[in-house]
Order: sequence, then structure tokens, then C-alpha cells
Amino acid sequence: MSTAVITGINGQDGSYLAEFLLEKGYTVVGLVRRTSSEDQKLTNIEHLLKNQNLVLEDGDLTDSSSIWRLVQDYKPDEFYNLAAQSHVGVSFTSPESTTEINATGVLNCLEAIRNISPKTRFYQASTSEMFGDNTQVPQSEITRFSPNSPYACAKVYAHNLVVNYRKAYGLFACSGILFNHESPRRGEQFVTRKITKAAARIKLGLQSSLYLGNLDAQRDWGYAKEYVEGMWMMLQQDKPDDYVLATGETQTIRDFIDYVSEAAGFNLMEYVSVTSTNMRPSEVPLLLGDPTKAKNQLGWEAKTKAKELAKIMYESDLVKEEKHVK
Ligand code: NDP
Ligand code: GDR
Repeated sequence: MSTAVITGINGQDGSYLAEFLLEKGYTVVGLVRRTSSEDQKLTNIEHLLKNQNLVLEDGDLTDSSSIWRLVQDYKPDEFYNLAAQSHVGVSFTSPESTTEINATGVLNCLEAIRNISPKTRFYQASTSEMFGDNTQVPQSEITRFSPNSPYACAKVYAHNLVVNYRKAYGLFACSGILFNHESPRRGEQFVTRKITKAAARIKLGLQSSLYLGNLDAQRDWGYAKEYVEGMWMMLQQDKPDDYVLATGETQTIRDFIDYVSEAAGFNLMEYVSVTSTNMRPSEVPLLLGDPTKAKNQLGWEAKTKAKELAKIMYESDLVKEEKHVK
């Protein structure tokens, strides 16, 4: 039986990946960090907690001793580093902690693996945000990075580190350059979930307005559940490499609002106000991925596109919000 470590296991991707690997018969070791609001802590993996092949370990990516201990204790076959301060907007207000987690945290993982368990296969959660304001599309593994936020700068550092540790030490280290992927488990501060949750609440009379930022940004949105399978596929190859996962289609935030309006049966745009507080100091205007390499080499392809995703997320939020209606 193989063992896989997942950092960020209670995040959107971590929870889907844990489900996927447990189903494949892996022992899954998830890294979780303590929060003061214990009651909210494990929402995304609550349904997995009784699984005997799931082990949770306390630790923090920025605390190298906890990462070294994890690698020492389990010497995992695979190590998926999904933990991050993943909100781009927040990285402008907390650039230092974002850098510690998203950049130095990755160094901690690679050093632990290199020194203790060099056969462990490593997956790093790289991101389309690294393309930043380079609007040359479609963006692929060879497109120039032009990061446009502290979040993206830290992710570029981590990405380069993965390439370097592969070359310098022969580690089996891969980066998945994933374009936006969403789901009903998406954090509520990200634009898609903010929109679907608000639409459900407006439909039920629980809310009367929705405040957003830049509606003209374009994103290549896929379904998180499908993307975690691509992560696993990267670690099953003969050689480590980097791959783009994307749908190959792009839409504006306005388009997404239209899709949700269609699913909800009313014009959500009438409730939307644009506020400066939701704008970022610098923006990533256009993301459109080229997933050809992943298709040809991994046999991976995105199936669910943005319109269907909007419907799935809206319907899930409607069921959740109905519980607040007496
Ligand atoms: P989430 O924000 O849903 O999950 C991130 C997880 O990381 C959370 O469980 C969080 O724990 C954990 N975490 C944060 N800081 C630390 C830390 N210092 N030590 C240990 N754990 C920590 O992100 P996603 O699941 O959406 O994304 C997964 C990864 O993929 C991230 O690295 C993200 O940057 C990257 N990515 C995501 C994309 C997307 O569209 N979703 C696209 C491309 C890349 P807690 O619950 O305690 O906050
Ligand atoms: P992103 O996702 O920055 O692409 O990062 P997010 O959903 O936060 O923003 C997408 C676009 O929508 C615009 N926007 C708003 N965004 C938020 N959060 N809230 C708003 O009110 C709002 N109004 C408009 C943004 O300006 C942006 O253009 C996500 C994260 O998952 C990263 O971790 C990951 O690396 C990238 O996707 C790929």
C-alpha cells in the first residue's frame, strides 16, 4: 500500500485529492494546522475522518521541524504540497506571511525530502497566476512568467525551486501549473463561490446585494475534482516534469454571473455593485491555458466547463442556504 502526504488537506483541492487517493487504496497523511475556531476546522474532510487509512498530523508549512518530522515518520511514496495562503488579494495585505508559506514553505518540504527521503515523489501546486500580466495566449509550460502579486511572486520562486531541485539533486519533483478550478468546496472569498452563494441567498430572500471588484478579468475555470486526478497522474510518469492543467476556454466574471443567473432563474447582475475595496492594486487580466501537453502525455482532459460548473456550485449553495430559511 502506498503512502501519500497531503499538505492543505482540508482545503478545496486537498479534500478532493484525499478522497481520490483513499479510493485508490493509499494511506493518506494529512497536514493540518491549529486554528482557534476548532469547530470550523475540518469542514471539507469531515466525511473522511472515520476512514482508517486517513491519518492527520498537526504541523505548519512554515515550521520546518514539523515538515521534517512528517517526512521522517512516514517516508511517503508521494508528497503533495497543496498548502498555501491561496488568496491573491490577501497577499497584497499580508505579503510577508504569504511569502513564508508559499515560498519558504516549499523549500522546507524539498529540503526535508532531499535529506531524509529522496525517493519520495513531490508535487508542487504551481499556478496560472505566475503568467500574471503576460496576456500572450494560450499560456503553456513555455510561456514567460510575469507575476503580478506577492502571491504569484512567491509561487514563481517555489516553481523555480522545484525545477532546480530536480536538476541539482535528481528529485522526482513536479509542478502542476493549474488554472483556476472551482467546486462547491471553493472558499467563500473567491469570486465564483462568492457569486454562487450570494445568488442562492438572494433567491431565498436572505441577501439583497453583491459587492464585487473587477468584472472584466478573464479566467479559465475548471472543476477541482477533475484537476486533482491530473496531479496524481503527474507523479505516476517515468520522469518528473511540469504540466499545465486547464480547460482551454476563458470567460469574464460577467460571463460567470450570467451563467449563475441562468441557473438561478433571475438576473443577478441587477444586484451587483462594484466597490474599490474588492479591486486589487495590480490585476491579472487574462488567463487562458493550453493543456495540450497534459492531454498528450498524461491522458488528462478537463470535462466540466464554466457554465456547468456555475450550475453545480449554485445548486449546492442553494441546498446549503435553504437550511437558514425557517
Ligand atoms: P485552499 O485555500 O482551499 O486550501 C489551502 C490549504 O492550505 C488550507 O487547508 C490551509 O489550511 C492550508 N494552509 C495554509 N497555510 C498553511 C500553513 N502555513 N501550514 C499548513 N497548512 C496551511 O486552496 P486550494 O485547495 O484552492 O488550492 C490548493 C493549492 O493549489 C494552493 O497551493 C493554491 O495556491 C494552489 N492553486 C490553486 C488553484 C485553484 O484554482 N484552486 C489554481 C492553482 C494553484 P487552513 O484551513 O488552516 O487555512
Ligand atoms: P484568482 O481567484 O485571483 O484568479 O486566484 P479569485 O476568485 O480570487 O479572483 C478571480 C478574478 O475575479 C476578480 N474579482 C474578485 N475576486 C474576489 N476574490 N472577490 C471579488 O469580490 C472579486 N471581484 C472581482 C479578481 O480581481 C480576479 O481577477 C485563484 C486562487 O485559487 C489562487 O490560489 C490560484 O493560484 C489562481 O486562482 C489560479
